[in-house]
Amino acid sequence: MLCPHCLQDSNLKPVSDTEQGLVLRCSNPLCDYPVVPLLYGDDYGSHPPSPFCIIGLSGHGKTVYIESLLHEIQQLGAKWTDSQFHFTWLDEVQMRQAYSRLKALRNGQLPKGTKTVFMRPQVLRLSNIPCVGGSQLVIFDMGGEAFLDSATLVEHGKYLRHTPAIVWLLSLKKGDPYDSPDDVNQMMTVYLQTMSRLGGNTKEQTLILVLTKGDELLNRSDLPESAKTALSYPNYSPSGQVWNLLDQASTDLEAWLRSEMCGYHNLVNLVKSRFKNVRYSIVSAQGAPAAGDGLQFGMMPRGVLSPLLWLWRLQRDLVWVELNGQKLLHLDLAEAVAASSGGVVQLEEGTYRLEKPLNLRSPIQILGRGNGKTVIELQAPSYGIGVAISKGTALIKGLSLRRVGPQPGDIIRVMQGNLDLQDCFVGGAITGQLEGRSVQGAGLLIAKQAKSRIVSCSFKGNQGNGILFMDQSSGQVYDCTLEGNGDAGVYVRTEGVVHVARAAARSNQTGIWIEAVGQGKIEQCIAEQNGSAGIVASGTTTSNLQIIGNFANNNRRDGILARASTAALFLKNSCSGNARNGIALTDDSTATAKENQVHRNARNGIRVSDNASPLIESNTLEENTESGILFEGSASGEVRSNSIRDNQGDGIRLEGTGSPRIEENRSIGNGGFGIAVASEQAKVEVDPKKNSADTNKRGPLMDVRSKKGSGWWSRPS
Ligand SMILES: Nc1nc2c(ncn2[C@@H]2O[C@H](COP(=O)(O)OP(=O)(O)OP(=O)(O)O)[C@@H](O)[C@H]2O)c(=O)[nH]1
Ligand SMILES: [Mg+2]
Ligand SMILES: [Zn+2]
Repeated sequence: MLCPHCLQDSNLKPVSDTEQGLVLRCSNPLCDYPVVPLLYGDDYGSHPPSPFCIIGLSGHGKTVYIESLLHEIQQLGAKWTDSQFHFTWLDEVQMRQAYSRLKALRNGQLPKGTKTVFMRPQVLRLSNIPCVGGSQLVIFDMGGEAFLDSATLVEHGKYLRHTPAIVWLLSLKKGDPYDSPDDVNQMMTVYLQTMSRLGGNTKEQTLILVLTKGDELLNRSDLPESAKTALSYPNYSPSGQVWNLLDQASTDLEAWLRSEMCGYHNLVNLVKSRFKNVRYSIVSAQGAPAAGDGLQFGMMPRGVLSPLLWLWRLQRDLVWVELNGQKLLHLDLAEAVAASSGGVVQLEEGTYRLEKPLNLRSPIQILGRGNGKTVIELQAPSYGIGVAISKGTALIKGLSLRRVGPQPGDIIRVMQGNLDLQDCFVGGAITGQLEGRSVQGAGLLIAKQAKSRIVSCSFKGNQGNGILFMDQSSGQVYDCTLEGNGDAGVYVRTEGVVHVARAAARSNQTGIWIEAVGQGKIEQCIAEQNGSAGIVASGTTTSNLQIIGNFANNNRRDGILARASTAALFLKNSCSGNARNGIALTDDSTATAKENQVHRNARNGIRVSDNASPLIESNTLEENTESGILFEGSASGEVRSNSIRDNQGDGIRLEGTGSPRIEENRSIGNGGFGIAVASEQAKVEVDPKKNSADTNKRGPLMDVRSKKGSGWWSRPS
């Protein structure tokens, strides 16, 4: 818990106090008022403290503002009836003092100037604020004189250092003490110096710069229209329409202060560079100028809740929903999404945490401020975000989606409808067992007949696949990065149509794995440094699967692997530096490998094994450590018009029992033979005249069967 008196995270323990009975005691030895009423800890989770210091030059309206705020809060129960708003003082003594001050104020009596001496904060406990819930306001009021020199401020301002928010009240009323931009610049300089002397960091503080005595500013013709509207706006409920106005007024007031007419450009630029965030608002605590020492009509506060609304908005994970041009606020994301089907949910910068899965059941747009800026942390087991839309599309854009906590689960599951995913980070999915069922741990899982279009996203560190297409799902994956996933970067096992272009699949178990697909195209991707193969075509994929123009380099096993009975087409790919073969064609594969560039792999350029029977045509196989093309097992097929050169072993080597057709190849400059039949069981028939095999180190041809006298193989080299 945060001690409301010293603003330190402290373990507030209930103890028995001789005078006050049961209280909470702060464990910080430097705490000035270590005793906190028990009530403070009640429902602490739903009543988080919002500490703020009210600062400002002497006479700028701090004390009157606090009083008017208390006055306003007293009225809220009658205004916010739907939510059943209520409030209480944390401390009885403070309450009595406050009531007597308020009574005086209502009778028109103004408070005296605040002494520089630091006072105990006032803690006000608010419950059932519409959309916001509970909040304990911890309000520090300091005398304005302290802001004139940093020595005084250091003495009293240790609280400044720890406060997450500053509400700076600034009066622009001519004739007030300290009414020039110079005074204000000086004060800010003192504040910044004090903070650095105290070892504080203003970059962690929110600044709400509030123009006071708004009633006096109304007659200035240059005061922005939005500021005037804000002063007369009747409903400051966080569940209402006031937010657009607050935004507008903040922007306009900033511009106004910066204008030549106003002359506060230095202040505006200074605070912008020094604080975490700055917002502007305008208030009138009294509602009208005072007459002499008193108020003619009592208090008529205007806009005094605006600083509080900004505090809540900047300190909480609030969610904005923009629907039909209106901006509405919600306390949590799930509630916002449920309330905004068909609309746009606009998230702020910051981290949102979802304990339950977020289910999208109708078209919606969820927009973050950018990958890395808006983060959603997902905790729910099984899946974090579920999309099942009977008609239409959900768009998720500009977000980081991360799983946190120990529960196994995917990040996103799309079961029905379309998901459009743009500029997102998706990571941290966890593989495991839940109630006897295994959880994939995929970043994005698309199943049944769902569709997904995934553009410029990165899928990193998922324990399962980065992207998984299954059942009859379809989709496009464009310009995505898939990195460090425990299974494949992209795994496809669907009857649908899948197009993957310009993906970079790095350091996954496998780069891209196509187990089944109705129609598939993988093009211009980079698959590198994966733990096993770069790109795999498997299952019963047909020539409807085309793998074109990809780079499969430096993988720990094969660059490209065709397995099971795939008949995929591999065209114009480049495979180099792989720890095994550039291209491996295995099992019963009848794949076609055409016009590929296969260089410097640690084993063979192309290895054909088992029962594979591929077409290998017009490939360039160079400088591989073993053979250019190796046949093993009963593999056969056709090897035509390849350029095979400078491999350390043979150009083409036949070890198995298969009988591939080998025609019109150019096998030159290899370390072994141009063509070598290395197995006595080989049934291969090669007409050497149909290939050229000059300038190989050991000779053009070798046939171990030649001693059995099979004709033209036995020519000397
Ligand atoms: N017209 C107008 N005058 C205001 C308003 N709020 C405060 N004032 C006047 O400003 C003067 C100073 O207000 P205080 O609240 O005592 O100022 P302070 O910032 O607490 O000053 P110190 O305690 O000396 O630091 C009083 O005379 C108020 O009548 C307002 O909303 N409108
Ligand atoms: Mg005061
Ligand atoms: Zn304390």
